[in-house]
Amino acid sequence: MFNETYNLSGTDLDSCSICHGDSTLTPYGADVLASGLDFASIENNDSDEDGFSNIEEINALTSPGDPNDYPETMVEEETASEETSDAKSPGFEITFAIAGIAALTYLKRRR
Ligand SMILES: [Ca+2]
Ligand SMILES: [Ca+2]
Repeated sequence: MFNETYNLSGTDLDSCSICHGDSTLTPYGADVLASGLDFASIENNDSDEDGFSNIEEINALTSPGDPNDYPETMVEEETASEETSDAKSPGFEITFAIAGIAALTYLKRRR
């Protein structure tokens, strides 16, 4: 529901459902109201207490007002982006290879 209704193209939190469901106010909606509709001031809050801050959830397209909706695929996304950046900068892998060889050399010398 949140992914369908919230349009990330804008920075305004103009979706209704992230603040209130069918009729009840979500924890995030309550925080928004408590902040005087100052969205930026509660970006670092974790209104629904699922371990992710409101801004993290918005960036991940999950609902900051629903503890059952959180960025559980974040690790996979980070891995994917790292692979993309590796492809753009092969020097990164070479650095790791050199570090690995150095580590092996060090271990051999210890024996
Ligand atoms: Ca949260
Ligand atoms: Ca959430």
